Amino acid sequence: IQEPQLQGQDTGMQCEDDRTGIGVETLKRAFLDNLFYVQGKFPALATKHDYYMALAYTVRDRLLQRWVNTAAIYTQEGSRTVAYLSAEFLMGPHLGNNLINLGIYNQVQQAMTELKLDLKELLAKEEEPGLGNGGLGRLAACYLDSLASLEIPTLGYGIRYEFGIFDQLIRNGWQVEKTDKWLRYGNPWEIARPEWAVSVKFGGRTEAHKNAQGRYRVRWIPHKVVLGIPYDTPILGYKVNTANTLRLWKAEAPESFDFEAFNRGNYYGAVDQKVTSENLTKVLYPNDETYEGKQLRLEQQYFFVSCALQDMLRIMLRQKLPLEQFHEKFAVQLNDTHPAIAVAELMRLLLDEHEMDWEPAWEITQKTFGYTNHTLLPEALEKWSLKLFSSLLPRHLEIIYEINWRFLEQVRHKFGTDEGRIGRLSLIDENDGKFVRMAHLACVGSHKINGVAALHSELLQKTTLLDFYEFFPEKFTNITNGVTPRRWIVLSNPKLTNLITSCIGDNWIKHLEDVQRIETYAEDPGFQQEWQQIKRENKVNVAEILLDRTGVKVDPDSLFDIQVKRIHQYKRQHLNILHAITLYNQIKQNPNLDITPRTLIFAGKAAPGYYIAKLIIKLINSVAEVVNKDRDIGDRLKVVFLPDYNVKNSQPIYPAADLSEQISTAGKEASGTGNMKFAMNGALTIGTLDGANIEIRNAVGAENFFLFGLTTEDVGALRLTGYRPREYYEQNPQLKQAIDQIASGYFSHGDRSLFKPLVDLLLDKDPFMLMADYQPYIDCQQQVSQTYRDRDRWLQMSILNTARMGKFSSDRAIREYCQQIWKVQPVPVQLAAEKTGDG
Ligand code: GLG
Repeated sequence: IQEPQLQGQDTGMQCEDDRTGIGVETLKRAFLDNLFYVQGKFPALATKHDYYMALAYTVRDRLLQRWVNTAAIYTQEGSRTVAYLSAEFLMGPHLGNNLINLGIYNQVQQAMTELKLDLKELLAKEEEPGLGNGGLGRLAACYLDSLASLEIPTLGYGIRYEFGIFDQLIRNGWQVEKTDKWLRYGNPWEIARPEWAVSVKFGGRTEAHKNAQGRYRVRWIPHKVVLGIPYDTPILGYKVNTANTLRLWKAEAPESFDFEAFNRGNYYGAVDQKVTSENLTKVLYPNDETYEGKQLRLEQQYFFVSCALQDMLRIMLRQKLPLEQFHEKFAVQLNDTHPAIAVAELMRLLLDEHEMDWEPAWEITQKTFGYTNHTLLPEALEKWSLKLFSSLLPRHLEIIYEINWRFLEQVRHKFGTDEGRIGRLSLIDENDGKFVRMAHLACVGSHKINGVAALHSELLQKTTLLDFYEFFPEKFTNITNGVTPRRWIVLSNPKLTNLITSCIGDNWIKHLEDVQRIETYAEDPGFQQEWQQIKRENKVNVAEILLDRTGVKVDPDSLFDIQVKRIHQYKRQHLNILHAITLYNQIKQNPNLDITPRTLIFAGKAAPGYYIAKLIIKLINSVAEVVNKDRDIGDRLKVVFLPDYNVKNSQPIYPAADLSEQISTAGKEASGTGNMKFAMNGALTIGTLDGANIEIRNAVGAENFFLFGLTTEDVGALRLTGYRPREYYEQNPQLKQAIDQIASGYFSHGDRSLFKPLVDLLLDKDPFMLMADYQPYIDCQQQVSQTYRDRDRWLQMSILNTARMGKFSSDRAIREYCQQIWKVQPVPVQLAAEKTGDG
């Protein structure tokens, strides 16, 4: 088999097909052709965006060849397929990633240069599909990359939000949200498939009826019907021919039937109904890890899940597979509880629409689903009021009652009548009003339940899902998260990629464990020198971005200390800012202080309704304003908040970090994935024993990790004995000074009321224990500063971090899902040309 990618050389302009060829001349010709025939422009009139589109179509043509072949092989072989159900896919820009995975980055760069265009500028033109909030959505995107790279047949199913996560502006230090009109200029990466549209029902009532065999079945008479239209995006693996599909659903009003009947003569009414239907997939809910009991959100969840399951049934019918084999054809993963209604929906489809009996339907359902839990935070646990649920999904509620009744019978059988336990396990929460507990539905309806890091899985079994663990321990497992080295090293950090590859070859890109081989260079002065040089160039790049976007000038030789992630109290950006204030005060008290110069960089969005998180952004910007303009401080300390953190903006950040801030209260961050992206790019971590930090520290070595703070056990014990945050404040003059400054208006032009809610929260309740962790954090940061002064030691630590991060590739995580949960094998794809051997 010929390698599908040819590195750098031209394969001859005569014999190459304009739609598939990858020689520089062919690429140039295809690009100009697309500019003319797709964008309808000649070069003199073309905008940068036209050029971006022409290039995107040129790349898409090369994907299509692989995509169509992949679909043909999967159909022909009836391959077992992973269906990854997720309300969020935070894909990031496609163009750069596709160039890497096709192996044509260099050729395309050369082709653009020869056409007097700058590939970097064209890449910057892509509007990223921000169809997710944070870690959970980005994880889904990394997993799709790994699934394709490992040649696993996969369908990603989700929602085609017309507006993704809002764009963040900073005005006067506050976050302002702007709608994300990502589809405004068209999306060259998707193909609509209206021929595979499905109908989704909502509301109404159910009734019994007799079927042809004279047996009673249930029929659902809905109040409204919405059409789901699939939009497909190819997901190409790295240097393989596999191109899987991300299938996102858009809601539309059905053209015919009840619509016309009910609205004849009422044109406006009819259009109104169209508008209501299309509202369904209009906008992504911008909450990360907080559940909001909104009807539209439940409608979104049910809509995409029903579309996905109906689509899978259609595929089975087309491949002439009996529905009894559903669980053999598909392994369906629930990315958190957002798609958990799938358990009841598959039951409904099998029972009501395909007239299966309960027992076989239930067996198939349980064998089909796996459930990944992503958080222990109680405010994130989804529960829907019975009132809302029954008005929207009356049939599903009946099915859930039946599942619950049968399940609780089994519980009684195993544990006897322990009403406390039964109440805790029930799918219905009756403590304070009545609710359907979606995590319980997901647990009962799945054959495997996993957490996303070792500590998180352990805590799930010991706390949140303890009763379920006691009932079916064999269902529980852990799969620690991972991230794709293609986007997060190769695309984001090309210089580091070249250095590593020049030493050990490029096998590490597919097998990240191999990067270990650079360990032998960790103390090599020449290698260290190059390592440092690359880090510096990456920092200069970020310094330019910061100057451009914020007007703040930073010193690339200072220690880049970075915290980028959603703004959340448990992630403790405000602990980081207390350190900034402490450093500021130390310099002010001793203007000649010889401290290690630092640049503190923050970025991240706050949920629009999360008041304290927004106040934390305002605090960061307020401290930045005072620190950055203070002449006594000079270049020794800078604080910058980079607006509009998203995948695109994050890519230059990880390669430029010296220090990665992973400082959540122990037990709160399920895994974290930014922690992995930083360490892979040679940043050292300052962190707590939380989430995947623990495993990262074990991998890189305790001596190469800056650990501080309370453990999960400490947090629990302290809470039990009565936590009094104010005592830490009163007994620690540095801490007291910092808090008093915030309270006194030192950072807010004398306004004492502005940060009062935050100060009161910290002194009275401090739910995330910043006060207890403050001094250990400051001491640890002092160690960081000391170590940074020992250049050779720091470089060695940095190299060892990258070298030992192999485990945190999403390829490893996906292999574990395939073996432990999905039981699915690779299906390699050959291009037709390769099979016949004729070119
Ligand atoms: C969650 C968790 C993160 C986790 C991510 C992916 O809070 O710790 O890394 O899922 O599993 N909502 C999230 O980002």
